[in-house]
Amino acid sequence: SLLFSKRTTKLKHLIQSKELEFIMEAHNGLSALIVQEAGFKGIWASGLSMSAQLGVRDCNEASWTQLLEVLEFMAERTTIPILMDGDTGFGNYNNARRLVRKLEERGIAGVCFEDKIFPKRNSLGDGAQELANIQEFSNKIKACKDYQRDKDFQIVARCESFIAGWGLENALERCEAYRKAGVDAILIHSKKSDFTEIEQFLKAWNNRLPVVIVPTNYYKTPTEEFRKHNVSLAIWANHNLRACIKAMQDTSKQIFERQNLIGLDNIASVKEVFRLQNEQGLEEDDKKYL
Ligand code: SPV
Ligand code: MG
Repeated sequence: SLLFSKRTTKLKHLIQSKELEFIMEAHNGLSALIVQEAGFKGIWASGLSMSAQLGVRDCNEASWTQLLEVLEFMAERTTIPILMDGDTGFGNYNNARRLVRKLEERGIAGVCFEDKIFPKRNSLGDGAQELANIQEFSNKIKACKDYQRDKDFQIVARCESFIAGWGLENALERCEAYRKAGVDAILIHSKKSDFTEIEQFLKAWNNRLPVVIVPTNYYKTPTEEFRKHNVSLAIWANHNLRACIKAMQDTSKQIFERQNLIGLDNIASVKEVFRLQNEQGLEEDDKKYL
């Protein structure tokens, strides 16, 4: 059964299932485990969140090998599939396919590449966005699909036409080219606060391949709308990062101001920290091996 399948196969089923599925952002081993314990069937290794937790910008300031180390911890503490935000692939087709190989070696189930220029910029910012050449990006996808060893490893092509201000026709032309290049799914992104762009795309796209969305800015759209328009996978892309930023700011401020720890109630117990680290597992092994 699917319960015992490889993570790549699990991610493939999430993407291909007729149901609307959800994956949740994580950015290190701890948050990945928390996402799994909450009941999610998959994890979004967000580029924004992984870079932010390192304290750097989301424009490829963290190298791809530094991100691999983060991903390795995330994979170690979980059994559900992880979809890595692979940005533009950190170079040309050859850099992108080497990343695919290293992700496969570390148990990551898939990667999403976006059709922009290295170094990329976060899609929700105000700056201008430059798109990759369609042919070049399609060939990058094809090279990665040709290179992967596990046939179920998932490659998602992320189209940034709306983000860059190019509109529906450009989005459709690009996604059709990526489909022909052999990609497993399309991620169509929008930074509008309503669902209109995505809805137009979904109607015109007409289920040619599964579609992934990231409803960060249009979060007010009822989830039922996503279902109605046959969205395959919705990504809650950065909400654990934002939750812990707020919690850490409040906690640091309170302790700084009060110079004591009294009345601090919005924090986990040390016992809970130990549980998440699986201290008990080591204690049991100590009895066996020490
Ligand atoms: C991310 O989570 O890093 C994403 C989604 O790529 S967005 O921040 O909307 O670009
Ligand atoms: Mg990103």
